Amino acid sequence: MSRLRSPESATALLPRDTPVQLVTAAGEHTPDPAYAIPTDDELIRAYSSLVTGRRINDQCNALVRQGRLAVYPSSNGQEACQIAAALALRETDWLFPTYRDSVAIISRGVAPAEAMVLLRGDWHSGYDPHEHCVAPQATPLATQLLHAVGFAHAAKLRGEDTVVLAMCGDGATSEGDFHEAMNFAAVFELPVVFFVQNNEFAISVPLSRQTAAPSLAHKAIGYGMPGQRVDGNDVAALLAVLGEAVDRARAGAGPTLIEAHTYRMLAHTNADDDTRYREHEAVQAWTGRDPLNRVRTLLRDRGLLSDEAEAQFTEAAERTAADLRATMHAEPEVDPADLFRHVFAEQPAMLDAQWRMLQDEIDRTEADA
Ligand SMILES: Cc1ncc(C[n+]2csc(CCOP(=O)(O)OP(=O)(O)O)c2C)c(N)n1
Ligand SMILES: [Mg+2]
Repeated sequence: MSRLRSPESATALLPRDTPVQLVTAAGEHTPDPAYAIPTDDELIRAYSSLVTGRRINDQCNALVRQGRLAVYPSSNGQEACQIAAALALRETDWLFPTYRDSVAIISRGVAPAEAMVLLRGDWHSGYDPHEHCVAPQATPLATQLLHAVGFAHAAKLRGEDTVVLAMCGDGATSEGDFHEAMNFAAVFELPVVFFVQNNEFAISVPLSRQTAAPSLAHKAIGYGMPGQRVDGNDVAALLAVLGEAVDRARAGAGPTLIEAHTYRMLAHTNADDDTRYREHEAVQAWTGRDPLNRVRTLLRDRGLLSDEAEAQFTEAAERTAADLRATMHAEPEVDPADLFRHVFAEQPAMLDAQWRMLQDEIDRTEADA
């Protein structure tokens, strides 16, 4: 039987010409015939999470400068994507994040200090993936997409009601792994939502050097799955578009590719100097599209956000930041043997020799002290 789609249904897989938006940059609701705006309660919850998310980003950037984090790939400006990814899922669904998705992970319930273990350089993952249904953050680009698809395949074979949301950046869409994951998920109609945060840069490489496609969401049709574009700084639109894709996956209708149009407001990481490849004015232009301001304006105009509620959200965010600071400023108890544990089931001679060398050095340092 041919799986080729008729021209009409093929067209239905194409994304919009312009990203879906429900709240303008000025904070006004712009109704969309296909996507309802989330409820007031959902928007208030999203806003409070955005306030905490921004505070976590700012705190982590400061912790890098204080030498407490080795590196922090910040999601400043991308918080709406982070929060919507976490809120679109049920507790039993799974999130497959990248190095930039710490705020999404924390919004899923992972303790901030546990989320920072990788970026401090202590362990590959500071949290138990099963506790919050969050895979370890992946640094090798797009590898997590294949893990996500394999995970979804297993869940489907077991008859589990699990939706998997797999995150990646615009640059990661050029990886072979992206292609393999998309193709496999579509052919086997897996319950996966591919969520691309297009922040316009892969370190210094701009989107124009990354792809010649009309948009990243247009890639979906080539695999036979629907693609959609959404304003990545509009948490209302993100919740609606991601929510629909999650429902579709849960109903057994297969994967969706969603491209969120957003912007990386800071350098790639603290190890990058973005003034060498982009103009200050281009970055400034995006401050007017800040994801927090627009939902705040909407909620204030609707009389849904009192001064007291705002103060509470700020206070909760400050507590989270203070807890994170306290844990990160405490000197970690480091056991040098951890460097060698869990590397091989049976330690080879080369590592034995390295361990003896290290032990010798520790003994000498302690003797000198
Ligand atoms: C397979 C692989 N190649 C190269 C790198 C180096 N690298 C780390 S981040 C990055 C840019 C990725 O850009 P994008 O996918 O747009 O994500 P963003 O950092 O913008 O969130 C690159 C090339 C890597 N981590 N993995
Ligand atoms: Mg990018």
